[in-house]
Amino acid sequence: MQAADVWGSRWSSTAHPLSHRFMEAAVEKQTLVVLAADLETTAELVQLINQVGPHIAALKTHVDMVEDYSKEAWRDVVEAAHRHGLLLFEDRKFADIGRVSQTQMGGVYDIRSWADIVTAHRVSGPDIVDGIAAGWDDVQRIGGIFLLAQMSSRGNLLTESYTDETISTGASSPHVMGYIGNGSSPDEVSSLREKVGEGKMIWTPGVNLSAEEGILGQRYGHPSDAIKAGSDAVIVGSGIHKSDDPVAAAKAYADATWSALKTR
Ligand code: S5P
Repeated sequence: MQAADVWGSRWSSTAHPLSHRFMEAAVEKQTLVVLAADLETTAELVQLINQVGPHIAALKTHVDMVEDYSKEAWRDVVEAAHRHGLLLFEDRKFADIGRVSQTQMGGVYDIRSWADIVTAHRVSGPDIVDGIAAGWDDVQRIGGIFLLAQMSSRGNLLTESYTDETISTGASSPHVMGYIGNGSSPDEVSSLREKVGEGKMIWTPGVNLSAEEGILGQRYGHPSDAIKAGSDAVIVGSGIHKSDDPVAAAKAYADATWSALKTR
């Protein structure tokens, strides 16, 4: 199966090379799942990656939630991800001015040296995108940015006009791979897709196969609905890492998203 055939206009309209890498991995493994590996030790992270690696297309981390972080221990996480052909997506949600964001790409965690993708809020202004890109430039690497255009959490302040500004920043930057959308609401996802057009990715958290209310304000929708509404990947955390059988869970999310993509 060729990625270009499966993804159609998304493949042909997308410019960012990492988007193509993602789409290829998704087709190879037949999954549109990005694992939100929200675990607190590097050993647990490595174990989970090795378990579910065959059923996921990228790995999303929160490096600052890891209790035993060290450069050496983190290298094990990165190597495990690479063994499974996963892009490394650090969900840093940068939000400061451009110059500070550039510096924060380095620092203790040195995100610029291992992350292929990061998230950023648009709140401080459009220059955050160039700041982050300059961070990768400092280590002669190229990465991709996802701007938060919507959020899955209840009561968030990302209004319709904020979403529009975010899309217009992303549209004018080659560094922006796409947007985070609200996977708990198919209506919001399809409205976002309409505004974004074909040329950028939309990845959606707020997805769970048992779509009950999450804790602390998280909201959930069904993975197939998010994909059919125009999302290109579902970001799944608890649905996999809190499951009694993470491998079976990852496979179930993979199957749901893959068949939804084929009917889209
Ligand atoms: O609006 C958002 C944006 C993000 S990136 N809502 C989210 O939940 N996320 C992230 O997705 C969040 O940081 C977490 O890592 C993941 C959702 O986890 P789950 O356990 O609720 O599936």
